[in-house]
Amino acid sequence: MITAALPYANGPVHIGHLAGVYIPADVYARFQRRLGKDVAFICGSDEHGIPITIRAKKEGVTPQDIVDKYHGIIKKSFADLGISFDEYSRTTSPKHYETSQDFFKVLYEKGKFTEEVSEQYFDEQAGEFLADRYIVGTCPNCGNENAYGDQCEKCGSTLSPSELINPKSMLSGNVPILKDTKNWYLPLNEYEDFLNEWIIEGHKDDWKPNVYGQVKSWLNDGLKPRAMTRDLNWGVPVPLPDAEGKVLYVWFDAPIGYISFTKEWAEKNGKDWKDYWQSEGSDLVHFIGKDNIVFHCIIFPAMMKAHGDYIMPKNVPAFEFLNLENDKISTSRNWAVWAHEYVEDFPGQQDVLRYALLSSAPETKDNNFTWKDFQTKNNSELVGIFGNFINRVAVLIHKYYDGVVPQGDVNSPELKEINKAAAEISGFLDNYEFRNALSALMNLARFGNQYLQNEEPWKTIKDNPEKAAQSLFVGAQIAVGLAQLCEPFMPFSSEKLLNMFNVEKKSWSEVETQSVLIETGHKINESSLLFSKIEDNVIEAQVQKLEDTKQNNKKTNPNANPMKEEITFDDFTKIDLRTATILEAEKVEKADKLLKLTVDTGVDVRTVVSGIAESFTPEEIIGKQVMILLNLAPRKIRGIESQGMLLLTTKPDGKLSFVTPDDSNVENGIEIG
Ligand code: B3M
Ligand code: ZN
Repeated sequence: MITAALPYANGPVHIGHLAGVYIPADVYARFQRRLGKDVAFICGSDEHGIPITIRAKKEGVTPQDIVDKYHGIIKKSFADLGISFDEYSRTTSPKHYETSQDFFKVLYEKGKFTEEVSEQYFDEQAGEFLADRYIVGTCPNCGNENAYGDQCEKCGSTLSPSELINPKSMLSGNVPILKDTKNWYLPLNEYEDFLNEWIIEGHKDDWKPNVYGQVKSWLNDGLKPRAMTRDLNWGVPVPLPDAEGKVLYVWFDAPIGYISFTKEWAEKNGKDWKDYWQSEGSDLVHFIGKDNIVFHCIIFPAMMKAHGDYIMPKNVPAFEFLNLENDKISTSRNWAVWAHEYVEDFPGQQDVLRYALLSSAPETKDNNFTWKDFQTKNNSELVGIFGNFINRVAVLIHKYYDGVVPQGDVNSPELKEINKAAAEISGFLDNYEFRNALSALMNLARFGNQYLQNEEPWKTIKDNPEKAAQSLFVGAQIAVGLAQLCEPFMPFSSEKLLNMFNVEKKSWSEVETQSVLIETGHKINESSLLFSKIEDNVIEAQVQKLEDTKQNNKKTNPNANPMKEEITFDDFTKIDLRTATILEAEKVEKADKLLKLTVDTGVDVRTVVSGIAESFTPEEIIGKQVMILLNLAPRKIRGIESQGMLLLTTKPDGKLSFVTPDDSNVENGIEIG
């Protein structure tokens, strides 16, 4: 039972998610399948929680709109990148509502919750309790006036809403009041002994130090009861009669998603979900990012323990974070390489990203992704070593032997290198050491490359054809070994390679023990190019994209266009701007957008044709004082001469609005400047 953290459906996934959770999880799942294990690799979108409602508010749509949009994008990019989930579902599915509500009811009926009444901020106008994120105010630490109730993004301090100076509701802008509310708590403190024994004593040696250390420090600090329900209107409703307007805490419902989605998968595939979640013969492994450790190592296990029927995770390999070009990846700042954009920009090159991200996976400490690095990894390693070796083997076998694997010694010592690589990779993956596993794979390619270089079959073919045959027999074994062993890491290339050598995928143990992976006399197929060089201009375009983002992030309004070319004061004084009043307005026949206006400019009374008919009716603007560009050269519009131009701006809804003096006591014809 392998799970990967459920991505919030409030934005697309980026390389940080991929490197820190999904690609390693996929490698692991693929590897376990090759070991012949019965694998369920389960994930789905996390569609509840505050990040979703915030995003919806920002975009002016409903939370359901948001999750529908991003669930689709996320699901597709995982599929495009070859993440081999057995099920990718979503927490708004009916099965998940049922499963998470049932889980809650079991705990409730067993008396595992405590009921507590607490004071929460409430927006009287909106009639809603406010999540911490929905309260803004002044940070007590740095004075930032836009700090959130849970965090100040300026100084990074963690806050609680009561610490904010001048708290305001983001819903109405009003000052929220404190109001009593009842919620159901899981007394985590009662699980301390169990957690200590299971993790601190039981997994000291096999869990990653970063995970173990975090759990230990939580336990040292002592656990407190934690609310498993919230006063919110987006989420799974609390299945109790007196819980109107309350939903399950998102961190209560989300991990249960793993179970719900396993049920969905099992139903479709004639399996029993309990074999994976409630059987001692099953191993449960959670792949997550480091910010999710407490939820997967403390809260969810406590929930499962309280329930009573579930197995505990065997391991929770959590990854650190990946930075991008030495800066923290951020969805809100758009500082990311987005999975769906990569797939579009680099068609057919999914394995390059998988390879690059795995080789700098943030396993034990934060790591950095740069486009330059990405290019080097492709050009020097994938093209220069891996691809080069395979290509030479395939091309030479076609050239000298008509595509038929030549005669060679099945006891050649070099063949052991393949078995050795298989065993090494296996050992590393058992230990969740993905970078080392990938190095072991590349070392086999390096070995093959070096071997061919030393053997020089393109020379020996002339005076020692037997030796050339032997070299290419061994070369073919190594190439097929690579084809077999690269599958967990680079599944697309593996498939191409297996086709190229016309062989079937073998189990891992076969590759680990058999000396011959492709027989003498075996006919191979046409060779195709595996990897191709990535040119500088392609990399520069990606770097430029990030540069543009940087520029954009400086704007206080992301919609604002960049400044136009600078002008001099003399340029400015050429412009004759005046106050004026609209005397008459009428529609221009057969022109939906145009109004014909008669305007008193103080200097004269003139006609102006203006493209404002979609924003104003003629009646509402008669008598309005406006500003006019007086000395604009006249121009015929629909047969009417327009003499000047009125100053307008655009509102967020797209409607136009007049630029007017902010005082009505201004005469017509007064200069502006
Ligand atoms: N949705 C949080 C995150 O993306 C999250 C994980 C849920 S796993 C059950 O960090
Ligand atoms: Zn602050």
